[in-house]
Formats: sequence, structure tokens, C-alpha cells
Amino acid sequence: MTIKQLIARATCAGLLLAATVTAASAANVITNPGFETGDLTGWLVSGAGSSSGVTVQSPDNGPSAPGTHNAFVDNQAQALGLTLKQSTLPGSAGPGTVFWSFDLKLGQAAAGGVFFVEIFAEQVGGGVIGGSGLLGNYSPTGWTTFSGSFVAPANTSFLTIQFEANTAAIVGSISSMHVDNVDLHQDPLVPTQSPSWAVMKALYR
Ligand SMILES: [Ca+2]
Repeated sequence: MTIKQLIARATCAGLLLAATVTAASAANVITNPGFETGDLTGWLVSGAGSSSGVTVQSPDNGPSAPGTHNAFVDNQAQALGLTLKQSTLPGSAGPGTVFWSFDLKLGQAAAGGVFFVEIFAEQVGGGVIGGSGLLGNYSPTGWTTFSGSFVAPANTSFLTIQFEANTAAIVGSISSMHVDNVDLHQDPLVPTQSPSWAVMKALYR
């Protein structure tokens, strides 16, 4: 094999590698995004107590993907933040536009109860370096899909999304919401250096 053939094969291998990266980064990076495992696999809950918690309910499903389950975030405790959250794996995200989408359906918002969503861009060992800002207050009476985007800064390695049901310091304050079909993904990565046809042909001369 000549040097030119070796270079050509290495170039092709590089193109295959770029294609693989593209496919991976365009996918939803959330685990169990529609709660179709029937439980909270992949998710964390904080603020659960005797009058607050998150349960997976069925049959009831958000509109943006097929399924039969949703997560019901139910906070009936006074002056409490109940949060359902997930952090994606290190290396699952990078700098650039992050597209977000989720389905919500109000349970109850009473006496100062509110519901917010926040998405953070994070770096390994360095904490939060960017994000969506505070999204909401949400109170859709029927299943509704919300979507948008933000630009993750340099050094972004993974993402965290938080669904926050917060109550006021008022007797009877309630915040409850159904959550489903959580999607976080990024555009396909574009190779910064693509070999032109002229370069490819020159390898075979
Ligand atoms: Ca579902």
C-alpha cells in the first residue's frame, strides 16, 4: 500500500467518525424521557415529604410522543420547593444551541403555588456555566407542549433540567403538575474541516 492509499483510508475513517458523532449528538440525551419504565429511573426528586412527592401515573400521556405514563409532581406542603431533576452524562453535551421540549398538564395551582422549569449547561467539576434562565410560571389546563432553545457556552459537558413545584408560606398553597416527554438535544456537529473533492482526487494521482 502506498502512502497516498494510507492517507486516503485515514481520511475515510475520519469521515466515518464525524458521521458517528453527528448521529449521537442529535439524539435526546434524557434517560426515561417519557417515564415509560413505569418509575422514576434516571430522575432525582428533592423536597419529598408527607405532603409532597412525585409519582408515575398511568394511563395518561403527553402529546409529543406515544406512551401511557407521566410523572405527577405534587406539592401540597406549605412553603416548600419540590423538584424533579435529571443531569445527563458527562460528554453528552457541548457548546452550541440546546433545543428543549416537554409536555405539561396542570394538576392544581392554589394560594401562591407556582411551577417553573430551568435547564443548566454545566462543566465537569465546575458547576453551572449557562442555561435557559427561569422558564414559567406554567399553568396549562390541558396537555401542552412547550419548546425553545438556548446557546450553551464553551466547555459545556452536560445538561441538567429541573421541574420545580414551589408553594408559598400560605395555608392551602398547592403546586401540582403532570410532566412528560422531556427532550434535550443539540444540532448535529458540523466537521470544522471537510476534505474537498479536489483534495480527495489529488490523493489518487
Ligand atoms: Ca409518557
